[in-house]
Amino acid sequence: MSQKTPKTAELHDEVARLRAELDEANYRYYVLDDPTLTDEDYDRRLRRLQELESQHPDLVTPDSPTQRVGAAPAEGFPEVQHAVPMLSLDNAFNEEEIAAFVKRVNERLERNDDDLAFCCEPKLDGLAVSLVYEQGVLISGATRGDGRTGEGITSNLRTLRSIPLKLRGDSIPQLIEVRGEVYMRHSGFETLNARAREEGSKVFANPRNAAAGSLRQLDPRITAQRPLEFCAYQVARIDDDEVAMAHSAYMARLREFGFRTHPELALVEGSAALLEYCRRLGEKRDHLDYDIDGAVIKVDDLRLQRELGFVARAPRWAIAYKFPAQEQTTRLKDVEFQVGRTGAITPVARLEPVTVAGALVSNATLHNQDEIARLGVMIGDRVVIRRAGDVIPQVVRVMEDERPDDARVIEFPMHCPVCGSEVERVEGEAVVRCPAGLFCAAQRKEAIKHFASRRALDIDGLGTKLIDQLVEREWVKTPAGLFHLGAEELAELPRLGKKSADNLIAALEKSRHTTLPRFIYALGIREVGEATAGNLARHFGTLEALMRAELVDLEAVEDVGPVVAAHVYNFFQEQHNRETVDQLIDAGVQWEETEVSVRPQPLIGQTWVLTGTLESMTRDEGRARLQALGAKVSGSVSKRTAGVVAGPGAGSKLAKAEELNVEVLDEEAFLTRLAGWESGDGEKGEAS
Ligand code: JCF
Repeated sequence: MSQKTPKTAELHDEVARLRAELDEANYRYYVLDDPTLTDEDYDRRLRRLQELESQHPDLVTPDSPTQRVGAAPAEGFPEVQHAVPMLSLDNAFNEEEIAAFVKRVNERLERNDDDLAFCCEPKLDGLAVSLVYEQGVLISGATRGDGRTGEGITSNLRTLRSIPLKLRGDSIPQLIEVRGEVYMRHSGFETLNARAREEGSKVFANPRNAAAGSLRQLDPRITAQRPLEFCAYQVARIDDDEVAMAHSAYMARLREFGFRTHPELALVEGSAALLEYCRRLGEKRDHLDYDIDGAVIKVDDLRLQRELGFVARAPRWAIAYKFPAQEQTTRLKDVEFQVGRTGAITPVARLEPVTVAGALVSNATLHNQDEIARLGVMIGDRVVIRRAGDVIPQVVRVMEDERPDDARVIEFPMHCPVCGSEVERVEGEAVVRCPAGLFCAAQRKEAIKHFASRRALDIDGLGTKLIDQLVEREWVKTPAGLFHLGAEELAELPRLGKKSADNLIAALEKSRHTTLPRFIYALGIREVGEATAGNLARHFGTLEALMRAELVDLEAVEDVGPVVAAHVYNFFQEQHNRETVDQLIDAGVQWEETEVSVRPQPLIGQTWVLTGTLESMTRDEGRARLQALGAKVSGSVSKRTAGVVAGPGAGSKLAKAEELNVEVLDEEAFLTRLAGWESGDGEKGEAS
C-alpha cells in the first residue's frame, strides 16, 4: 500500500538514506560476506525507494539501486571495442607444467632465488566481462567476445547486485576498467533447473551455460531474475593519482571500491608454496558451491609483469592451472528405479564406471520421466556425465551419433519396484509415486532413516545398513518400533557386537528427549524441512494444537503456503500417521514444553505500525517483539490498524492515526504494554 509522500527536504533525505542502506547492504553481502539486512528488509527498502521514485521521476539517477531491475528489452547487443584486449591465458595441466612456468619466468627475469611472489586465485568457470566506470559511475559493460570486440550488455550487467553501479569511497579514479567473471552458484542453478523441469522450459546443462544464457537475454528483466554473481579479478585500465606497484594492491583497491574479489585470493612466494596452494585448492574444489576449473597464477609485481610482456595473445606473467574436467563420457548400462521417502520413484542410471574430476562414478540421477524424454536417452547410449561439487552426478547429454543398434527404450515401471503397488502419476507433476506409504518397505526404510538422522531425532549409531536389516527382518515397521528393540536381539545381528548393541540402546534412550521442532521434522511430512518444522512448532506451541489445525490455521504460519499447509493437514488426517505419533509418545518420546513457544501470542490478528525513532531499541527490534507476540507489523496506517507506536520524528503516519482514531502509544506506554503482553498478563492486546 502506498505511504504518504513526504515534503521535499524530507523526501530527498529518505531517498538518499534508502539508497545508502541498499548499497551498504549489497557491499556487506557480496564483498564482506557479512550480511546485515534480511532479504525481507532489503526488499521493503527497495520497494519504498521504487515507490518514491515513481512518484518523483526527476529523482531517479542511473546509479540508484532501483535501476538494476528493468530496462526495456534490447533489439540486439551493440559491439564494444575493448580499449585493452581481453587476454586468454596459457594452461598448465599438472604440477610439472606449473614448475616449468615458474622456471621460465625466473629465467627471463634473470632471477636465481625461487622466491618470486605470485598472486593466486581459483579460476571461476563462468563468463569474463569488462566494466567501465567514469567518475565512479558504471557506464558500460561488455562480454569478452573475441578479446578485441565484445557485446555491450550493460543493462543486463546492471541487474547484478554484486556489480556496483557507483564506486564506494572517496578516492575514486576518473576512469577504471574492471574485469571479472560472472558465474552462477550450484544452489541457484539447481533451483533454476528444477523450476525449468517443472515448467517444461529450457534446462541448462551446467551453471556456466545457465550464466551465459542468462547474460545474453535481450530482456534484462529476465536476467534480473537469474542468480548471477560477479567476482572481479583484474584492473585493465585506471586513470588515477595513486599508482599501485602490485596486482594484489589493485585487488585490495577493488574491494574498497565495492567489488567482490575471490575470498581464496592469496599471495604466495616461491614454487613450493605455489604448488601447495594449487593442491589445497584442488581439495576444496568439491566443497565449493560454484564451479572452478583451476587456479589463475599471476606474477604479483607489476614492474616484473611489464618486463615479461606477452607472447601472441597470452601474457608471460600468468598461467591457468587446469583441474581435471567435470564432464566425461561413458556408457549407460541400465536404468534402475529407486523409491524415496515420499514414494517418489527416481530413475537411476547405472554406468560403466568412469573417473570424473577425480572420483569414480558408476551411478547418476536421471531425475524423472520428463527428464528422460528431454534427454532422449536409451539404454546402451554413450552419455556425457557431469560431476560438480557435492551435487549428485548427472547425465547431461546423449551422444546420439554413437547409439548402438541394440539400444533399448527406458520403460517406466507401472508397479512399485519394491512393494508392487500400482504407481500414481499426478496430473501436472513430473514425478511418479508409489502410493503405499509405510506399507512399502522402501518408504519404511527411508522414513526411519530420516527419523533417525542427525537433524531429526539424532540417533547415534543407527546407520543405513542397520536400518535396512531391521526393516527386512520386520523387527521395525514404524519409527516407534525402534524404541522396542532389545539389546540382546540387536546383538544377534551380523557385524553388530554386544558393545555396539548396548551403545545403540543408550543412543535410543537419549533420543527420546527431543524438542518439538525436531519431532515435527522427524515425522517426514512432505515439504516440511527444518525451518518449516521450527515455524510450525513456534506457531502452535504444542503437537496437539498442530494436529488439530485446519488449513486456514496452517496457512497463517510464517512461510507456509497452500501446498505445504495441505501436506501437513493431509498427513495428520491419515489414521496410521496419527497412530505412529501416539506410538512414539507411548514409547516415551518427549520434549520440553519450555523449549517450544508457549509464549503468549495475544496480538494474533492485529496489525501494528512503528514510526519515528525509539530510544530503547531499534525499530527492527520493536517489530520483532511485536511479531513474536503474534502481531503483523505494517508500514502504513489504515482503519484496521490496532495501534501505532510513535517516537520522535513521526510524521504522516502519526497524523493518519490521529485522523482515523487509531490508538497511538509513545515509547514509554509501548514498553509498559510490551512487558504486560510478554509476561502473559495483559490478556488481549486491546487498546485500554
Ligand atoms: O576466474 C577466472 N576465470 C579468471 C580469468 C581469473 C583471472 O584472474 C583471470 C582470468 C582471465 C584472464 N585473469 C586474466 C588475466
